Amino acid sequence: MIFDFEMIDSFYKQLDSKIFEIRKRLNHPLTLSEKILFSHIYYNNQTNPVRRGIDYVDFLPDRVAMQDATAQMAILQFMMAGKETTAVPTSVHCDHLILAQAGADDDLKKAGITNKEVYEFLSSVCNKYDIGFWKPGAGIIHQIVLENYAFPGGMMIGTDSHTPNAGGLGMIAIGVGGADAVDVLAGMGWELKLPKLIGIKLTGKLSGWSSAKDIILKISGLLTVKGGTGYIIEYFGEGAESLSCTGKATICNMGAETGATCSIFSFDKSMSDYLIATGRKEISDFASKNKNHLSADKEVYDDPEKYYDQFLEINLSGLEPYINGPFTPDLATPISRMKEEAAKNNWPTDVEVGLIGSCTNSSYEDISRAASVVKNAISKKLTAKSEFTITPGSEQIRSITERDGFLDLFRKIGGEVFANACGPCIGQWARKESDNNKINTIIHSFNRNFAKRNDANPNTHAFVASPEIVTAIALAGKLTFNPITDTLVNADGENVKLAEPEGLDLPPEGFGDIESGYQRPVAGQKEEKIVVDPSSDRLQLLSPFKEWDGKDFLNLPLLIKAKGKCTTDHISMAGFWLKYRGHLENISENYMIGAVNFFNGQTNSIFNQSSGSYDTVPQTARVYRDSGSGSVVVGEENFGEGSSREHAAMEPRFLGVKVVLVKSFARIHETNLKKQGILTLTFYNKDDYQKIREDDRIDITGLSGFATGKQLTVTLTHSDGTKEKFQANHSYNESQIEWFREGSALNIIRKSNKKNVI
Ligand code: MIC
Ligand code: SF4
Repeated sequence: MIFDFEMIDSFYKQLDSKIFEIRKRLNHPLTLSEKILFSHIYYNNQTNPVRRGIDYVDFLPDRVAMQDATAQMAILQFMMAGKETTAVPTSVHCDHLILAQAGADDDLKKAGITNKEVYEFLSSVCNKYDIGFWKPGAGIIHQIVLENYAFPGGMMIGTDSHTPNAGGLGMIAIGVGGADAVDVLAGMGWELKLPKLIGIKLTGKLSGWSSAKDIILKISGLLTVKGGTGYIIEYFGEGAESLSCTGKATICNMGAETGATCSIFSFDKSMSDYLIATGRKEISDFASKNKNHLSADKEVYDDPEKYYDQFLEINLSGLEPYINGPFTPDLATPISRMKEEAAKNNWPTDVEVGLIGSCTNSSYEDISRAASVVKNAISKKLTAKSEFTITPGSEQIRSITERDGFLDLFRKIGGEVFANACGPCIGQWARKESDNNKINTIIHSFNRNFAKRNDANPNTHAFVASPEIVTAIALAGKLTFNPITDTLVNADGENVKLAEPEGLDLPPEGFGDIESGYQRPVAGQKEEKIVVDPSSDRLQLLSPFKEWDGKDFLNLPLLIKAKGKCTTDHISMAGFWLKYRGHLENISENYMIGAVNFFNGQTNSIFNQSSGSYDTVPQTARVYRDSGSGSVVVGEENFGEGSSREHAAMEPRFLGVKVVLVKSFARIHETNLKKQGILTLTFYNKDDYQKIREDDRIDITGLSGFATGKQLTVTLTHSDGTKEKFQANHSYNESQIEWFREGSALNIIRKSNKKNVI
């Protein structure tokens, strides 16, 4: 069956006339992103013309997807909005809360028990609000979306930063926080600063050990973790057409690691083949009929520098496999240079575990290529030197890779198959290693590798590579092994070389039962009252945040001045803490516990101005909140990089943080903070970061005249009585200033509905 067929049918029926209007309006050759964005614009309040990178625009996405770790908070907020049903087709996916420990069957059973309350809550709200529910074990959100929901030319948002995965099927798919999702679920326009565009032309063709993953690993190195911020990356060229649909999805998925709003490919044969293989021939036919609307205009491709804000060209024919890391996904090393780089940086080169799969790289193509490496290794009497794990992206993929014998091949080298879930990618991994400080190396085919992410050990050096390279390195047990040039010694003591991987884009025997694990919303549940046990430690109903009192912020103590990289994993850790994602009070106990205090280089140890001693971040924040003052958080570049989790914004709000002042923000995190009513400021002069002292009191003035484009003033009062004053920028538009004034964006929706259902 095709989900939401009527919506998709009507979308394609209107596309021609919409594109006609857009041409009239913009009056220049169109990029693919412009065609899709402008065909989803919420015209009611749009001024003409709109400028990329400057104007905020309201959009009407076609659908919303949420995963269980973010859906809880999103739905708890939606319940406060007073709506009876969701305005667009929506799905919820149970993928983040399953601990990888003893293999798929046992782990799933255990998850069903430990997360029972949360799963039951999500399942019943899904019935009440007419939302499709994907049960635990069905698969990871992005893989399920690609297999079932994505369609070329569509637009969706998802409460997960890797939502752009659906760009592999030609969709503008953007990761957002839960409060943004609530806007769309409530039928309001969803606001985004009109992204700028990076055009990337792919020429040539991949061969040998190189794969789609290596394209995005290289691009992450070129753009860095902030280079894509505020941009959509649009791929084209004969190299793009030569990639499989799932390979394209890998590239779009990991575009999130450059900070990009999303990434996209134009509709081509690979997408059509994938749609047909996954039972969606009608959609392939609709898209084929609209093919010219599902790519950029010829003029754009002929003169890309004129139409894209930035332009890059990459030749796939000469592309080497890459290994990125440790600790950041943009530290890109071509495999031929790894020996040198590892020695230079003192990276531990014995690899303890190789992990393949995840939402990024568990397509049939990925698994079949990795399996071909194993098959070849077995035939050459090689065994794996590292532990090896496989996390399939969906039950669909698991069942066909089992059927076609690939999982058995992995088992022959000691591979362990985990549940179809996020597992080790998000710290849901009971690693068989007791020393949680041991300096060690792992390599995986996931997308991010921030410190402590996979196993909570700050000394785990996690590297990212393609599944086939991860497999080769797990066989060798050495990070410095290069299968293109190096040999391995087999059981007979001979030197043998691994053959190049081989695989298939699509399963020759076809996909299986496409809907396994899906729960269709049960009709007639609208009246059902959702009950949350007040004594639960997993779920807690929300109370609205207070509106701004109209006064400047005066005499606020500094809570923490974070040093260096401060991702959402540092702000609100995952792993163990995922279990509190539906309970704001409990999860707030992890606020900033991973961030490094500038003044003592330690984590979760900050100066408490009230007691004069060092304390934890959540405890100190609570003291400042309860004393009525609130506090200020200071940070450096790309603050809040990584996840879409709005807990990283709700926790500080709950703990009384009033201002977050940084050198620069990551897009999703900045919006999340604004939506929860926290004042987000950036240093006008980045060197002013140095002026902030541990025991400072901070004033933010000018708030009564808070207006778009107008700076606010920061005054520091140091403990020696001296003062320093400087200007701070903000990126609020008029409607966002209302979110601040009202205490949160949700308060505005609540008021407009004039009723509160909980
Ligand atoms: C991630 O990859 O970091 C996550 C876990 O999927 C997050 C979502 C979350 O924190 O729940 C993301 O990417 O948005
Ligand atoms: Fe899950 Fe990891 Fe993908 Fe995030 S990146 S959705 S944690 S598999």
